[in-house]
Amino acid sequence: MHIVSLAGGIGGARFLRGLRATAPDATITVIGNTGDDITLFGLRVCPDLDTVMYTLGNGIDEQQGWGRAKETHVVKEELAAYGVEPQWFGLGDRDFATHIVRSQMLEAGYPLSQITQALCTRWQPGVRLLPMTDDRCETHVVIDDENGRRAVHFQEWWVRLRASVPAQSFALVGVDTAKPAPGVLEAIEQADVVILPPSNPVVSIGTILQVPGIRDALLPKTVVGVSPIIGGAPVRGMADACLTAIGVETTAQAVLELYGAELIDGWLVAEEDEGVALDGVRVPARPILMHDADAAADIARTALNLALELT
Ligand code: GDP
Ligand code: FO1
Ligand code: CA
Ligand code: CA
Repeated sequence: MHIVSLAGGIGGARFLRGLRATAPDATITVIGNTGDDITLFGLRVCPDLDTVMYTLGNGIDEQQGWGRAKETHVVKEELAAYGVEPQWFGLGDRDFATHIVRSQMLEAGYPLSQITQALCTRWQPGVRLLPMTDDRCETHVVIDDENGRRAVHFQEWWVRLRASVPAQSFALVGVDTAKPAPGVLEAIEQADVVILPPSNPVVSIGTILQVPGIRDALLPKTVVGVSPIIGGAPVRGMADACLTAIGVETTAQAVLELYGAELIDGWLVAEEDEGVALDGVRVPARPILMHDADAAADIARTALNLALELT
């Protein structure tokens, strides 16, 4: 069986760990969000790809959900001692090594997809991890503050501002000319089912769906999604601030409508969201809180069984 999954960072990674556990014999191809990527201190950082890679490779800081376990921050302190900006992004020493390898390979001319594969040789995530695109394609956020209207990088809005300044809009810079990374469209074509983990519907899944060709390739497939919104709130993070910015309510119903019945065949919601409905979509209400790895596996099994039923 071949499963394709689109993934952001923490929500996607934890779900994928469950999917891998529940379908150990399946081939799982993960199409990762690279809209969060940023260049800092001359190094290319890919937070969502790394979160998936470290989580599935047992190298993640489990408490935080991103970054490396047993991390130290000597380099960050030394950079700060030089007064080098930005100081609001917490890169750890172990994590720095990943960005050094990636940046060195980019400089040598390798595409991000091949670099990601090389990094995964160490981490053995047990899935094929592909960036959505090899092209530079970054989410920027239009905000109004004391400096007037301006666009900041997604990470500046998310990490430095903690999404406290309302986003007027999101701009995925570079998306018009971005091409799906090698293997992405082929994997979708060959997929038996497609599963959307409970990732951010705007700046994770929404971003991947904007890469020309990806959404269209998904339409003929059986696609089952897990709602990232339970009882009118994100389970963690600030997805509500992202949804508000694009004029979508923070409900499981509104996120389903955002994706649309054209794309979605099945939509798993929490038991308290029973009653969510859209013509042509099966919407079972089940426990969808990933409080541990076993719970994530149960949720993934429910999603996968629904997808197989609908195929
Ligand atoms: P990020 O890139 O690190 O922000 O992670 P993702 O985009 O992959 O996932 C973030 C989304 O996951 C948030 O909108 C959360 O509401 C959702 N999420 C996190 N944990 C859970 C969970 O246990 N269950 C469900 N249903 N959603 C979750
Ligand atoms: N998130 C934070 O809230 N603060 C940080 O300092 C931070 C550093 C960081 C470093 C590497 C990495 O892979 C992820 C990091 N994250 C940090 C998480 C990440 O920026 C965001 O959660 C996602 O990009 C939003 O989806
Ligand atoms: Ca992300
Ligand atoms: Ca379909």
